[in-house]
Amino acid sequence: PVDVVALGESMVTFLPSRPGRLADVPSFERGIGGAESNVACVLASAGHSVRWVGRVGADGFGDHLVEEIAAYGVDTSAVRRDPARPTGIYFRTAGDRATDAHEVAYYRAGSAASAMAVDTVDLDAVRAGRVLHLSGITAALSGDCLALVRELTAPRPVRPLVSFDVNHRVNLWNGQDPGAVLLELARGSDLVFVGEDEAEAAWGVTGGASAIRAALPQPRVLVVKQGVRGATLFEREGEAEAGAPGGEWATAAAAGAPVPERAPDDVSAAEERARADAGLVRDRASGGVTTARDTVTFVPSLHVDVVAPVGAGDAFAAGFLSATLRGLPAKDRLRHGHLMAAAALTVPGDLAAPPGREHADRLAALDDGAWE
Ligand code: KDG
Repeated sequence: PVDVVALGESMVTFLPSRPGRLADVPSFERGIGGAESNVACVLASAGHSVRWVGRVGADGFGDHLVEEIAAYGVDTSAVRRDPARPTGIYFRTAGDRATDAHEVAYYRAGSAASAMAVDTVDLDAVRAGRVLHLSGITAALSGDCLALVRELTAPRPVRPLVSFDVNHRVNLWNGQDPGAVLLELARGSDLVFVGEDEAEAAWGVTGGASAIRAALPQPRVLVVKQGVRGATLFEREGEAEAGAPGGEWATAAAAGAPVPERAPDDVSAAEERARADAGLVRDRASGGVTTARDTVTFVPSLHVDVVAPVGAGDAFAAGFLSATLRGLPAKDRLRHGHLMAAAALTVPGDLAAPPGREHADRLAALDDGAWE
């Protein structure tokens, strides 16, 4: 099977030729975007076998997307072309560096991708990977798309590891409150990525990573992204074998996937703080930090000069998934996430040239100090 299948809408992106309001920018440069295909492209660049499943128009923008994504080495054979609906596009402004206040103008209502549905995508192709990566964006596109994501996150005796990036996009929900839907989908997934800011916006959860875990105890793996500070991984052990969603994961684990492992003294001050916040107890015997259910690991972000944050979350997810598929321990999975995110943060568009595997391995092997 392929390592990862990512399903979602990809769009042609128009990046501004200069800073300023959308009303004032005179010209734009074409790029490609779409959260899930971004994840697919970064993973393919890192050497994984990856399929992107989507739906685009039978138009030039659709041709461009499929060609570009395929050029990253992503399998696009399950992408459907829709003669009746256009490919989605969007424009963005460069935004203010300090506040990241930027304008985004989507032209995707009624797009080909919004016609993705349980009976218009090849479900066998979607479920053929070790990991299926989805995001909350798809749930916002149409009733059919929401039903599709519900179907893919529903419990099944055997299914791929379902990875879900909450990707809360306020202006896709037409004033509706997406909180309940995003929570339901996250709870049905095995591995969830969510930003602290997103958890507050979508669910009103404040109080940091541990409060988010308390609201979202179901996924076996939860990654809380804490912006420039870092990311915290909560990992529950030993339940996949019990037939919980993610039963497949037990097979992956047996095939060399992650086993949390840390030296007893390998604990950063920030991690200690997060732990104290959460009232967690350090389990000296295992060298991990455990609650009744979780091992908790924090890794600070890399500090880079940010050009544009777009695509960084996707790159983070791809780095984390790549390291997971390679069976790396908790800390290295977070480090690979930060490393890929750093690459995306330093370019204007969604996709950077990701660091090669050798470079990634070298950086991931550095001491914690290098990451502060
Ligand atoms: O994560 C980057 C995406 O947000 C961007 O490519 C556009 O998929 C997109 C969306 O729906 O916002």
